[in-house]
Amino acid sequence: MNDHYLFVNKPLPYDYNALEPYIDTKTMELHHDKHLQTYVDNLNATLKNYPALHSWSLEKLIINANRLPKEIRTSVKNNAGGVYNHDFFFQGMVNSQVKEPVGKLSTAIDKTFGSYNGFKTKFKQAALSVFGSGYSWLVLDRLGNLKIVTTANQDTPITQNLCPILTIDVWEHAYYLKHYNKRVDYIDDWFQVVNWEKAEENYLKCKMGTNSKV
Ligand code: MN3
Repeated sequence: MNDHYLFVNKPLPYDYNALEPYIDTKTMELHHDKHLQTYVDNLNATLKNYPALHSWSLEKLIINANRLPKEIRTSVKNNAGGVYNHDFFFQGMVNSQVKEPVGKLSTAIDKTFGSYNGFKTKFKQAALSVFGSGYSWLVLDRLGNLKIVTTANQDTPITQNLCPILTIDVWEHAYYLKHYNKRVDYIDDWFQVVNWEKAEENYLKCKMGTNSKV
């Protein structure tokens, strides 16, 4: 992806059908090619007449949204957030035999939540608690503590100085075709395709404080 305007919708790092039977092909096609594409297009359209912002990274736009010209503030917040969150969500899944946390993140999860199962229970509760549209996240706070947080709509944890490690999109478009209204079944299936290697990579970057590209 360009790290600034013109933003592009980079291809998924796997085939559309790679996450079957847990996340279906049609959902992945629509989610990436239509939903995410719309956020990319709207973000570019919003920034088009603001050349001073064309060198700004996605993270910089999100974190400094309140300093932007008032007339584009909401649009940048929603659409840059939509691009950032979807990219993070898609990168965080994989077709792999690795079904549990690995490395230093695994140790930190055990220490914080008692066990992987303890983490799963809490993360699932959080993902179910999102009213309407949003995301549930595993993040690292400034003090180096793992936390589970939720965000509404296309809000992101990076505006709260939290470093993201893992996320699940719980907007209905993420699961409705296969799981209908049963978000709980979707969350269980999502746990089967979590990219724990990527989560470990994110965790190590967060620990070093180098995850921010601002
Ligand atoms: Mn989505």
